[in-house]
Amino acid sequence: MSLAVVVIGGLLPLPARGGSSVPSWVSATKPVLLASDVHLGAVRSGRERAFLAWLEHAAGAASWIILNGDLFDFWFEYRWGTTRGHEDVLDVLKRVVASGVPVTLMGGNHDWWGGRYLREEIGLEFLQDPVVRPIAGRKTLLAHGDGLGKGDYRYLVLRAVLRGGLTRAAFGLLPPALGDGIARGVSRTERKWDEWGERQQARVRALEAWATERIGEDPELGLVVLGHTHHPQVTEVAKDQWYVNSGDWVLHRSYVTLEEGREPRLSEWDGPA
Ligand SMILES: [Mn+2]
Repeated sequence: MSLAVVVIGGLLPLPARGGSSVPSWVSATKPVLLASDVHLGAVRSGRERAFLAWLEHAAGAASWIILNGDLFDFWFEYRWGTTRGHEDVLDVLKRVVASGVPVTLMGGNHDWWGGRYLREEIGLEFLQDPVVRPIAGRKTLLAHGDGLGKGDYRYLVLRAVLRGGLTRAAFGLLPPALGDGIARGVSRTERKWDEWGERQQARVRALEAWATERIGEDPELGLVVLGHTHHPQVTEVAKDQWYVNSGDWVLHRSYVTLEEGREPRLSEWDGPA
């Protein structure tokens, strides 16, 4: 590499490679907006429209949009195609990315099986594991939340099977309509979510305890962001060290605003649907 390239590479923002990773020049002037657990495909069309309206809003207001898992009630990339439907949201996401606002999608327990299509066709940064990153000036631990914290042991076994290469390859050979149908039978999101149910409350407590532990071990960690509980929450665990849960779009329309030098904020989308 010539000296000129090294110098320029060090001084100038380099474009993202492959159109899917978050560029290094993400603007610090606009906030980062974050939402999770939209469960598209399992919620009524009014909720879906509200979320799309929020996405359009976010595209204008944010420097970076993070969708922290379970955007889709089910997403799989089969050998012969992807999960069917979702054209509207995929169109909007593709347009948002093309307009220069990076979008990161963390795979949740419902949509962990994304891959080439989401990355290359839509242009998302698609993550499948928790990450530690600077977000809006804070060292941040970002994870969907499934499998974290105490008490989910049965799920951990199931998850290992569902995420195993063999299971994934076998499922991937199904015709998309059949695979989607099987997954829909297993998911049952709308019937399942009762914010004040016993299991739900246990999950809220387990993830808060997990986030509190992470913050306890690392004084530099300014923020732990999770989803999965469907319970919106902002807790200052220690001085300027925050646990934030973005809630959901099944029971709420909640999202998080992260801005340099300011406290993380939770809001409820009340814009057009
Ligand atoms: Mn989840």
